[in-house]
Amino acid sequence: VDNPNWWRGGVIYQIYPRSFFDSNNDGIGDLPGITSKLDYVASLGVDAIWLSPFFTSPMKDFGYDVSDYCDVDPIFGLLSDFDELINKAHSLGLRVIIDQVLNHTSDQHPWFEESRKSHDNVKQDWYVWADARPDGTAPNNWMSVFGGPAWHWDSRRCQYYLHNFLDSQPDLNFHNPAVVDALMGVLEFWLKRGVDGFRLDTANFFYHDIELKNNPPKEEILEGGIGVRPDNPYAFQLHLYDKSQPENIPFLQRIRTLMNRYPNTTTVGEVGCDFSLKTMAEYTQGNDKLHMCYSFDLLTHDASMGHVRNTMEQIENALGDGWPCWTIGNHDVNRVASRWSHNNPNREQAKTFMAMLLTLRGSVCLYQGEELGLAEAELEFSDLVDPYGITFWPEFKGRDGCRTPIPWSNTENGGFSEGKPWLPVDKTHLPQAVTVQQQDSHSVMRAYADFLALRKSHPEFIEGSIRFLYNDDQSLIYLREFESNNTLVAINTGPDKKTIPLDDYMENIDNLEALAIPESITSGQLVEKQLILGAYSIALI
Ligand code: TEU
Ligand code: CA
Repeated sequence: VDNPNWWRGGVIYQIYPRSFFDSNNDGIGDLPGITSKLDYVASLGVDAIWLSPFFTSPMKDFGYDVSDYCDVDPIFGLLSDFDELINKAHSLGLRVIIDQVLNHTSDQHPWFEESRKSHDNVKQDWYVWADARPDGTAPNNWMSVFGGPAWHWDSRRCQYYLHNFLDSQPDLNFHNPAVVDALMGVLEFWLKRGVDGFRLDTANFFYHDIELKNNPPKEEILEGGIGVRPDNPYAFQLHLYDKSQPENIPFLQRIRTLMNRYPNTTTVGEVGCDFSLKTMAEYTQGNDKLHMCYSFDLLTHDASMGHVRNTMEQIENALGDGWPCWTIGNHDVNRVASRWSHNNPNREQAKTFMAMLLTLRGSVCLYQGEELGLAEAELEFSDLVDPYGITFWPEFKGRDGCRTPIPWSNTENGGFSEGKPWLPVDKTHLPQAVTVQQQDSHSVMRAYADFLALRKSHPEFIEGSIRFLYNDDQSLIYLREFESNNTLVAINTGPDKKTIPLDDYMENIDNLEALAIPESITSGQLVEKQLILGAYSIALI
């Protein structure tokens, strides 16, 4: 459908292909599996799907290590399966956004295999190569997100190469125009195949400082508050050299110019590990770079409504005409039902997180299984496959617990596969299977679908401004205002009943009336001028 602005306020459902549905019973989810379940996704009422990588890959980082950008990994199917997936999605009114991992390739990508051969091959400068310091140590103090130095010694070239993630994910050298041209060609390949947009992995990592200057000492970075606090002037005096470089801006502009040639397409950049709110604003302002970005600010363990309010007020201050996207769960962090409940998940609470997410200002990414209220899967060390988790166990258990297969039915392997799933299906997820929740008018899934429908009929949730009136640790009240459509949103994410005298926070409350809340969600009440929010309830007024 022709609507160039569909992404503004759009809701994107993230699919992690390995764990969605396995069509050929090899234990790994695949593209035909996804296609066969798109009716379900469409029934939720989302606008688009985002597919995590399905490209040819040695799977060291489960697809975020690409060895051929323009083909489908045989585990997931064929290019023709992708074409079928797009057709089916479009016929259901779902747009298709695909992940593009441009910052780095797999070390088994032919570009890297060529590059590491010698100092004078045609691709010698396609990656970030640097000599050791005189004492043999790495060129500078940059650190990998996955632990340890960001440099790996290559015994063939007798040089170090840069990897911001695994050492099997060498960073491409964006300072080389041939690299950038090649990547633009990749984007165009998929645009021509009919995709509606890209989720750009690690969008702030593309460029590094060409002189390889050291980052400020770690203590200073931590004190500056990476990822938060655009109001902290100290943070903004700090300059990082391994990411978020000024050269990134013209590259993002070039991407936008390409996207503009393909009507109704969009981009959502992932911005992490820096002062992300500032970067989000920078990358989306002016209508000439990315359409939207999401940060990790709501992917932290801080579930306090003060944190949510701070984050929103800071981005509103910084954003200008930019556009944010919010997410409370993805394939990199503990599932929100566990993360924000101190590991004590509860379905009524999960609904309140959802209601908040869907009424904040911005677009939204939902993560598969979030709509089922799934908890983080409890895994044994021997179950782990994520190298990030294997490295840091037991302090950090890695990302496998949020990547276990979707329970479709309350049967063996949750009906995900007849083979042995690549990660075990969590037994505690089975009673929350899709078919179970479809029968239950109070399920988390019903609440998601009901609320998504409600969001659609309220333009203020999409176009409106946002103004915060009240918060304590577990509850939050804000106004969304658009022309004559004004709605006050009150959310209690905690177990304690709250009675809030609305007239302390608002004028002209005499004629207020509460809107009906879908039956699947506990409703608060407006009694005289008091807002009464029982445990895990919401009110729209
Ligand atoms: O994530 C980038 C990123 O910043 C994450 O590494 C994040 O900090 C970490 O996972 C927190 O748990 C993207 C992808 O989402 C991730 O799956 C990839 O592993 C990574 O890029 C490398 O491509
Ligand atoms: Ca399969």
